[in-house]
Amino acid sequence: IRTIHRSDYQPPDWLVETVHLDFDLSLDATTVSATLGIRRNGSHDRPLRLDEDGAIPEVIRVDGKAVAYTRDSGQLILPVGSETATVTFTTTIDPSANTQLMGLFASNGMLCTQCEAEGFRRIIPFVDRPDNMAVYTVRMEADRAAFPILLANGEKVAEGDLDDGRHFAEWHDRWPKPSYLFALVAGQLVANRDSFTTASGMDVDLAIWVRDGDLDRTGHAMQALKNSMRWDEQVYGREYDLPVFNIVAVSDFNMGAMENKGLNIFNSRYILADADTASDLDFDGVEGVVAHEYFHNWSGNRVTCRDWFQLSLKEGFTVYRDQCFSADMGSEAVKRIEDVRILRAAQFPEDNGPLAHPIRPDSYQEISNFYTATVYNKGAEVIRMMATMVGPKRFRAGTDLYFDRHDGEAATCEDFVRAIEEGAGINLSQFRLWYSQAGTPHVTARVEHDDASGTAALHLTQTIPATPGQPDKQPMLIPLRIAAHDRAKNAPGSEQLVLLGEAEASVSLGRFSEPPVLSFNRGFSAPIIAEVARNPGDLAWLAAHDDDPFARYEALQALMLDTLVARVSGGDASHDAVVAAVGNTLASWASDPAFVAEACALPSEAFVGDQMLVVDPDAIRRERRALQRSIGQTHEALLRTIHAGTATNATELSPTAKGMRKLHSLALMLLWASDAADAPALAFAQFAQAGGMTDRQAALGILAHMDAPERQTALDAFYARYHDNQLVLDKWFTTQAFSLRADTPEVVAALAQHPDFTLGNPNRVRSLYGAFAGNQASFHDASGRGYALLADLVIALDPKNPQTAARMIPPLGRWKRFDESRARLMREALERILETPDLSRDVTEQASKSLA
Ligand code: BAL
Ligand code: ZN
Repeated sequence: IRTIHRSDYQPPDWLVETVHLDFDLSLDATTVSATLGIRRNGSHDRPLRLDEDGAIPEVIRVDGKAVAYTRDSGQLILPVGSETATVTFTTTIDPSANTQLMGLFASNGMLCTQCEAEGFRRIIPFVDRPDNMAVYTVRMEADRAAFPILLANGEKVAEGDLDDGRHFAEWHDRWPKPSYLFALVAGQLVANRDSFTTASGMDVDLAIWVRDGDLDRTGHAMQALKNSMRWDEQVYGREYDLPVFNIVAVSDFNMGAMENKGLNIFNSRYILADADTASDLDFDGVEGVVAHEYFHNWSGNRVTCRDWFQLSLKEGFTVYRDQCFSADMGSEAVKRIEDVRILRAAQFPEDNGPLAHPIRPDSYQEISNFYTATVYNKGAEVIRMMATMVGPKRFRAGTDLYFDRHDGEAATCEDFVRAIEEGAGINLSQFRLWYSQAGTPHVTARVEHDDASGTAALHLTQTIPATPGQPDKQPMLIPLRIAAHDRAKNAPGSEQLVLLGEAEASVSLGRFSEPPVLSFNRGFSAPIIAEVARNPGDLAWLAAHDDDPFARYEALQALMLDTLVARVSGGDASHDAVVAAVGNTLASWASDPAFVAEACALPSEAFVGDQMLVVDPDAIRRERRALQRSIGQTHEALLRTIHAGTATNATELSPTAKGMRKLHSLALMLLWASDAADAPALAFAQFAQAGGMTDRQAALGILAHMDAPERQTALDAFYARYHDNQLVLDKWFTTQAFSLRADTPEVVAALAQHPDFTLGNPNRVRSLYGAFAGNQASFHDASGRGYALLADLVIALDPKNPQTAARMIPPLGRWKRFDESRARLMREALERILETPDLSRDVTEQASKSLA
């Protein structure tokens, strides 16, 4: 398998500048007639090379004359004598057989495309790389009854009836674009239509296309779209640039969604939402992903990527943009806490394992494997750090320069950094290391107080662990928002931004009568692991008094983590400090329910494991449950008051109402953990009487941990009510895969045989196996059963859908963090995957790197 290196980048020898595609559409035999206007790029005599993946024309003509072509490792090679030429050919493809869901595929009787990163070449041979930008005209012809709606990028320029019940539509996209943004949809669809007027007065027709019956679940997505369009005008000065914007929801989709120019295609889980079927998390997911794809219109489409190594140029920036949007639409503090939780759950383990890579990778075998939490979420943190260092106004000047300078271009991460440097007026020479060095920096912080003079100083060190291919690291530029609080005066200290650029540095904190309490990395200003020596008293004080909400959250989490890690490691650390601090925070439940719910939730089992050299999943589960029990028992009366007092509004989507619901179910969770005799009845009542999916799903999730008979009754009732709704049925699978019960591996194995389980739908695969792999103690069952289940899945799924199969491998790659017996079993699972004949490039790369 070939490894592609960033350093080998060469511009394409030939550019395709215009594309005319004529589709004769059907589910199992679609023909595509292509006319490509090509131009020699530079002065050379090299042939035209077209990337291909299975769609091979019988004849290729250059300026009307059939030419003999050769094939070489995924490319067709054609001699072309002139400077410009017209290349024509026809391919035939079978969308119904396309289980990879890349290129043109069928989903529930409709046809749609996914071309990022390298799917377009499965439709026609092409210069299928993002630095080839072309103007597309697309004509589609199909049976009108089977495919009444025909959509492509840009605007519809012609349509009409044909003989034999057939019809056609022609679309033209005036904006040159790379092939990965090509899209086409054909099917029986209905639209939620709306409109938007841009700041400069252009009317845009908006439509969200779904299957009949799903229409009344598109309102939230439409509102999110309009909010995003306005927000990008107000915050970045970026307007939409076509008179139409279409979104289509499909149920079989590898990704969350895709930002094709003028025709976004979505996994239906990020479009469809109503109170009966979607939880608050789902509603937030819809809002965030609709915004993310919309924002790509500028950060991704108008300015695209030169090559796939630059993926974080569009993804990191766009994630940062959607994070800020969601913060503005809801609660900034809660959004930051959620984003950091995701970063720590998904990215930190990646950065600390065999698949670690910089946000701008240096090499890959299969680019699909690099749509990672590192490229996306750490990429967003890197953008956020730049914004933090220069402030909003200067950051905007930088992004204005970036968009203006590179509009219509395929740019690099370096182009972005240079634009911020010049536009915002900051030197980012050292900061660039965030693009090239993998691994999460560890920063230690120690406060030194001189009793005699009263001066306090902060001593900092940074180290960046070795990662694959990068044994030695240079110190990075790390922006740390800090404050030193005077506990004696009960007063928050003023915040300062420390730019740590050395391996070691000291900062003066000022004068204090006694050692100040350090509030460190406030707002999680840098994506680091902070090692701060603090006593439980200081943490409890910070949890109660810090003026930065993230720091308050972090202090309580740190207190919980310290206690759990000490006990898992065999110590007998008391629960008392945590129990008291949680009680103190719970007391303000009525005034700030959303924050209280975030702060009082215990760190996940996996995050506790991440603090340990060798993860002991069973001890972590035991100790976490024990701490929950202590909290639940001590505060039982208050938790009952909270549970009753938060049952207010089941469906309103304000931050307060969402916070109330989160707290409602947190209280139920802690009451269950307290072993209260009535917990099953309480949970079942919440489940049965729930006015919306948030309360219902959360109650079901808690019931799923129980042995009580209410458990099965609730699971059966949920199935009976929702088995026709695929997105809700996913929750039924996930809930059981997340169960803390000892029999979860057996339950997952049985669910894999359930008639509603299918390898054909990526959401369903993730709902069962993705959830299970995230259930630490169950997946890491000492028997190795969990590892075998995952390996079986990867082996069965790879021939159908290598992209989704490869995404299931990383949990097995964490073997170095587990005891010898588990490590051996995990390696055996990886080896068994690698011994499978005809493995895809996707799975081969992930499994072999995971073993290294
Ligand atoms: N570009 C792939 C899907 C997304 O990140 O929006
Ligand atoms: Zn994206």
